[in-house]
Amino acid sequence: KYSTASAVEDPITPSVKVNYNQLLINGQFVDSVSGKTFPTLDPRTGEVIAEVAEGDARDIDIAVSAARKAFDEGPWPKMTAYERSKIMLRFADLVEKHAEEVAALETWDNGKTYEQSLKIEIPMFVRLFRYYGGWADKIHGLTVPADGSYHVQTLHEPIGVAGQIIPWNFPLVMFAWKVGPALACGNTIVLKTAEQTPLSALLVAKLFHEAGLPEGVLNIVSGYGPTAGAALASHMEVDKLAFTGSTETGKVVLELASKSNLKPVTLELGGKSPFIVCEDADVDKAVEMAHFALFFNQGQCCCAGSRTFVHEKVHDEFVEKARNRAANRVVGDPFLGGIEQGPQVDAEQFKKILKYIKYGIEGGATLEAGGDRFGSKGYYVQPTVFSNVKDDMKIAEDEIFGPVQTILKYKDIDEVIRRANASRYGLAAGVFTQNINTANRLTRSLRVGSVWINCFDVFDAAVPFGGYKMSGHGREKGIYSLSNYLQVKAVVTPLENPAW
Ligand code: TXE
Repeated sequence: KYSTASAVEDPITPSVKVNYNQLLINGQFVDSVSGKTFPTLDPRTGEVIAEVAEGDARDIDIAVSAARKAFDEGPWPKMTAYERSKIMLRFADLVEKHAEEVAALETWDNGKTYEQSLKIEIPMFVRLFRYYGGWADKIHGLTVPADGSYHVQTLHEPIGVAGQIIPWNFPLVMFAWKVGPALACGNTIVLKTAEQTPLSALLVAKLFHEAGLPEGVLNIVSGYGPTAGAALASHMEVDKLAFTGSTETGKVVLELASKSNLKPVTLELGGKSPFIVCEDADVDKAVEMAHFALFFNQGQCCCAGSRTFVHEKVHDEFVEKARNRAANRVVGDPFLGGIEQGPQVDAEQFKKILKYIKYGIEGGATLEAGGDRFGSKGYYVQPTVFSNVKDDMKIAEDEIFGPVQTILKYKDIDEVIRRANASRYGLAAGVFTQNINTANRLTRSLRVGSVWINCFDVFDAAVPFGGYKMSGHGREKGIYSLSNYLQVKAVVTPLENPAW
């Protein structure tokens, strides 16, 4: 159990160096106007990795002017779509070439395992840019058969300057989901990274310029939410806002956007996704999938399967196996091979998770595994499992965003549909059954943006992702994301000779 505690006490020194810690504006690395910096910390120890330039409203202003100029004067939106596509594909190749460096930086800043950064997230990132690089020269409008003698066409035009605010749980993947479609459509961008994880975006944005991206097209501002983030959301020259983060902050940015210039907003927010294990499920497989659905990425996933509903027939066997699986999860230094779980991203998240574990115990749930910090250094949390969880407990209602599995028992399908839907969130759901009718019934009844049947967290570039209810507005990835970054212009011309 937890056999790698010694590795936590004595962390490995990463081989990578931090080469870029300034803001990237108009193709140049620059200090912030205030000259201020903030520290980004190693979640394994809480020690400073690097000081990073701290952007605020003034830097956002400069970055937006650069993006505006690059949009209004080109060349990006005026370039042939084929040229844009080639730059995006060259960028994907470059990131692949530098995969080890990028992955190490991501792990150092975030705490996710190096294996995950290198083998899951870099390939996902590269695939996203190849997917949207492929779209760039396939975006076009329609000719419309209108009444009367008119020639009617639609032009699909880029929307302009996109403001993008991303979180810390998947710094690279969130970069790709936002930047890929926006650039494919010919927009220019100001992206604000999360203050916990500013490093990998600066490195890949540098590579993007090496791949031929013109200056001003992609500007990266590191900094805090209420200063840099709020300035971006309320900027009058930003034409579109895309945000991923908490539901609370989502409400704030939506208000800032509406009170300024009414820019359209896409939001990808929190979740409390049900993972439903049906009575006919293969229990061993269900335990493993439910474990993955919750514990992947230290439980820091917006779509984490964080309410594990288990049918009463298989419940006791499931609980015993889920407890053993969690107790055997390998926690340790994320740079080591064979590690399943690294530290949480920062002290704030670490404390929040321990607070929720306390709520679980005090609220009367049964603690089956874990329940405390792991080791004495950094932000590691023991893989934790609660059974006997009731719907109205805080641990069943709120997003914990950590390695805490909550198991709830149910009797029949109508009941589980009602309880699964009784949440303010509606991001995703997992369904584990061998019965096609049960799968179909659940799929159509659950008010969520993604349903994974006998699988979980399948994030293909072509498959849309987003939430119902307070999990957000709009969809990212796939063809659906393109419409977030396009304006449709209707052009009507009278026909001289109606017979034509
Ligand atoms: O989120 P915030 P935090 C959830 C998760 C987590 C909780 C808090 O439950 O425990 O949110 O995390 C920027 N104007 N998720 O505090 O504040 C901020 O700088 C403009 C779920 O990190 O939403 C960062 O870049 N921007 C989520 C981004 O918003 C502001 C992923 C996200 O931070 C701002 C992360 C403001 N006033 C957390 N305030 C998911 N959906 O995956 C902050 N920001």
